[in-house]
Amino acid sequence: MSTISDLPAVKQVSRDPAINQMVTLAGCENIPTVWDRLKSQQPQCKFATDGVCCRLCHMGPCRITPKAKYGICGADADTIAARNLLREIAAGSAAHSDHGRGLVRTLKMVAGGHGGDYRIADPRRLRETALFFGIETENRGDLEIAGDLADFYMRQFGWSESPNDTLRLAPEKRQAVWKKLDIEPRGIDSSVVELMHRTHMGVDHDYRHLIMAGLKCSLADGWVGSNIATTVSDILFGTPRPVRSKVNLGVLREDMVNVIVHGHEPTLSEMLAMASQDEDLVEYAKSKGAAGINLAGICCTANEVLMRHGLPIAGNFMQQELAILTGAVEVMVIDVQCVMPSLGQVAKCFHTRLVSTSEIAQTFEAEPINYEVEHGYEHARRILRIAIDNFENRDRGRVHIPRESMEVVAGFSNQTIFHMLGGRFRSTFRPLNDAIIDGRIRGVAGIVGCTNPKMPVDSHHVQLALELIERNVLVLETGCSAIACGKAGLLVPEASLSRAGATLREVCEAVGIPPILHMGSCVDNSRILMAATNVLHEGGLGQDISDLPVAGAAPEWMSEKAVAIGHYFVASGMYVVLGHPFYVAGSPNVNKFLTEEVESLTGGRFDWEPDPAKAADKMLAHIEKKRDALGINAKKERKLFDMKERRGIDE
Ligand code: NFS
Ligand code: SF4
Repeated sequence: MSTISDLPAVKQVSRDPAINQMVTLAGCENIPTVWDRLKSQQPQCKFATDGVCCRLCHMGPCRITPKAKYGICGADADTIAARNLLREIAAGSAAHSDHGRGLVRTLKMVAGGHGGDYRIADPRRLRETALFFGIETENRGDLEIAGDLADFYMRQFGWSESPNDTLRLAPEKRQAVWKKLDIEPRGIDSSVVELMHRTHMGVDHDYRHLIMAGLKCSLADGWVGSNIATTVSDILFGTPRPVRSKVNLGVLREDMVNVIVHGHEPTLSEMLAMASQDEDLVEYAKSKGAAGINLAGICCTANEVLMRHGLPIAGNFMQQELAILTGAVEVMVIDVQCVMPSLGQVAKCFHTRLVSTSEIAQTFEAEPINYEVEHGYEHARRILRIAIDNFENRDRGRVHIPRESMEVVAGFSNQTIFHMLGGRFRSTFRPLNDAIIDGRIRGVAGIVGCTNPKMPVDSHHVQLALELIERNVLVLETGCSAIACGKAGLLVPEASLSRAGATLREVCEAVGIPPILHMGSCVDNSRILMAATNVLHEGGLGQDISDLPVAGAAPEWMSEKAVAIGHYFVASGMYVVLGHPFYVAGSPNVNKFLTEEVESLTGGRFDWEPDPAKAADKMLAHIEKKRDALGINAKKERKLFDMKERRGIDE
């Protein structure tokens, strides 16, 4: 085997040497990757980029030009751009929420005794959640409560006359804003259907009216579908706690059977995690000449199993093809979302077998295993056997595993943050609120979302996070952004604290947290909404999310899910900076509504900023504006010497 680090990295597509080396190798081997296909797609269609092409009916397709200001039906650029945007929100919300529904079905099966090897891993989280939603918990067993909670959650998907029940998780003032604007979603499914209906030819044409409907649907994603996915995952698989692991392609092992889980649903990967420890399977692997079974993740499945089991992460979205290119992957297990259809073509060049496990997702060259909850463990064992049997087919001369692998600490659920901030004796967000009030922490930023071949991969995530912690802003991360920062070494407290501003560092050291907290997968952006809510409940920082000195960013986003996420943050009152705009440039009105006017309605708005340093400036300016409005900047000097206020930190 040659070590990939010995190869020159000719192609520079990322700040990550492991990516550059593997892309160079792909070039030498003539195996096309996402970067080659990006090149072959140039120039990309300007009408689509501007959001002014419409193919919603068969009088069209139509596109808006200086000469043709209207589509055949009379739709203008504003209507067309807004309708296209809404369809993205609908798709993104559907993806997160369908994932949530799958978990609720599993919870229901466990409650009914048909859950195979699945268990209620966190009964406390189950009981707290049930209690919050008015489900009787006293003198009842976990399974009985779980059954009721599953039924309750299932009801949140369909139509109801009243606003969705889970919106009650939000701060009261925020709920009132939604009511006033008439954007309280009903069921998740009905919200998605409503968007599809409104954007059908000849229905809703007023771009403002359309975008408000988009915000409504996005709330059914963030506060409902994604929240359900996160909560049920915690109940079934355990609420994450701080855990150490490693990230980047270097986690793949030359001497072991490598199995990669890629996609989003954590259900099967939980069983794979368990089965990979099975002694008889480990023995079987040894009988084939391997030292054992190495399970690693890509994309959000990776984040799920990292957060709960400390399993290593092989990479983020941009590394899925590159993982196979190492020549060391026996099986890649794929389910839904962010799985490139190209994987089959790359896998064909190696011994790697693709196994698809979702009944709704087929990829070329992938062998389907229709995964059933009841037989989850058996399916997991079967997949691992396929991998072990495939180990001998590995062409050792073509194995190139990059050296890069970095330590990370992940697992910062709200429950963990409560616990760590509160210290040994109580659970509270108080020390965080106090540090924000007295200015040692200026505010909190969420950096989330994908990586994208259109920009230097990972670079903007890393630079933005560094700019913010240097300026004493606490950073919350999820999704591929968290993986990018992990690879850069920013998720180990020892390394990241030395890069943080002095006062942020002081607070983090006192409570024992890094300045960048990995909060999980993309559905776990619901944890960021709940963190904001917890800060408000703690008191002293206003009444509504729009009062808080917080901001969000997705510097390298690419998916429709990211479009939905951006909208639910804005609908929840946050300022959100995206590294590149939605497809709306062809409609100055839609653009203006999203980046300016909407603020007077929801208190949040979008901004587009490709330069991470400038994005940090903008986020900080917003944070300081909110601090001024709260009056906490004026109080800063006094607070610094107020020992009573500081006691929360000193404990
Ligand atoms: Ni999020 Fe997760 Fe990554 Fe983007 Fe895809 S994996 S759900 S969509 S690419 S962050
Ligand atoms: Fe053209 Fe209108 Fe049909 Fe769209 S809906 S394709 S703008 S005629």
